[in-house]
Amino acid sequence: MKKFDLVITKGTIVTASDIFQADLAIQGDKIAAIGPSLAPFGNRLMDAGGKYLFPGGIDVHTHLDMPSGGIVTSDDFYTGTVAAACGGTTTIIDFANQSPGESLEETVDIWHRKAEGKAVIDYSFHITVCDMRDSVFNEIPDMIRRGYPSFKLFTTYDGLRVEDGVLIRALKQTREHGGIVCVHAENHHMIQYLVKELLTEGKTAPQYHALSRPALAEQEAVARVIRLGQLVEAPIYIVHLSSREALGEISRARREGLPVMAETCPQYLLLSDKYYLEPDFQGAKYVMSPPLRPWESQEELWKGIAGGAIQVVATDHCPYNYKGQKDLGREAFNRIPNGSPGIEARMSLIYNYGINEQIIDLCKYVEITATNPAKIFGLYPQKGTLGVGSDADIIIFDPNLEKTISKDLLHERVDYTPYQGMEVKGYPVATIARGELIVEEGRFIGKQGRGNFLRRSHPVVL
Ligand code: DUC
Ligand code: ZN
Ligand code: ZN
Repeated sequence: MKKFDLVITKGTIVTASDIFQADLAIQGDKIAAIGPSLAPFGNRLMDAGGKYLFPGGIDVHTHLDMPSGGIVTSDDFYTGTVAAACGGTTTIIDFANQSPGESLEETVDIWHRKAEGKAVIDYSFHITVCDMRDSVFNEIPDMIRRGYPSFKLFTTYDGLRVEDGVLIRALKQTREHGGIVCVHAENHHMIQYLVKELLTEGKTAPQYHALSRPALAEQEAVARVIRLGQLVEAPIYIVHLSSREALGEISRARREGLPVMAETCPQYLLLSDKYYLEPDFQGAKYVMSPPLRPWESQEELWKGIAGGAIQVVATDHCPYNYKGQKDLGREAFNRIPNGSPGIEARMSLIYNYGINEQIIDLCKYVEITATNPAKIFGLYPQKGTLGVGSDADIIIFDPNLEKTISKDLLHERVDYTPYQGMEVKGYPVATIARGELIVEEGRFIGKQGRGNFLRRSHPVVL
């Protein structure tokens, strides 16, 4: 009998539905067998020593090599995916952002050129649409067929936002062709009004960023977008949900049976708006949109995850250096580039604060970090689970390994981490991507450019 390329022995296998002790065999880039006593059938053996085997993390919200307002996010597809891999993530979906005047075809071509030859893990693209002229609208069916079934639309930001009428048409067009619309939902006019008021009063420091984008603005836009979706019976995926107020709208819609899903991020689960008060303009490190919220929201978001109203924890990794980039907003909070890094620490942070704090169980952990992202965005069961025939994307995770998160620990190419000093228990010790060991003991040992583009199929509503 032909032997398996690699057998991982003595692991505790965790999927979204099961936890059991077994060996796991890999042939080529796929999982070939899972069962007891597979060691005699392996060409190579790797002893997991009782540690967990989780499906590789899937981060469906990243911004690598993204130009915006004259600057570019500091991680490219090499440095960003190395960091992801070191943190236990084996697949990302990045946002390919349309520039005005571009066709969607041109947009994805640009993003393919950024990723090809650089990405070290598998990747795919959502398409952010800001210019929905008729020819672009008519491209949507073809883009869905070609493996880009998800589109992001903004309700805020001059130059990016679309009107409700555009949203309605896009929701209908996307639904009819088996795709999904992801929405950045904040009320533009509330924000515009508040920014003007605050700046007029001379309130320019980072803390006013949070006041300029209150939870009310998120709640209103989330509620409105849900109802626009209801009108045309389209599914909705709300990105980076930050507040308990907006979560209330998601929960209500789901109780009504509407196909509404939501993603939150570690920053909204672990950090509060108090961080904006750090002295010497350090608060700029946390300037992101939506902003960090008071502690009560964190508690509610965790409950939303545990109860199923929130299906995904992604990162919105949008790294800008403090020096030279965040700096640009010293004179006014609305000029601070919006975004924070987080691609590397997600798997450990969510384990530590979710599992160790006993808010969620192991199956839920796998569900929100890998299985649900794969299902919602058309990658399941190739990705997002440990099953025979799935890609061998696996992390060996030591639940007892203690680390202190710091800029020096992480591989992200950015001069700070918002999680500096946080102590975690539970960290990946090996990352296997399509059957290849690419991270060992925190060291990336894979090859630049080994990541493949993933054509995705139709999204599933959870
Ligand atoms: N939205 C994102 O999804 N990322 C960065 C900034 C923003 O507004
Ligand atoms: Zn956004
Ligand atoms: Zn984002």
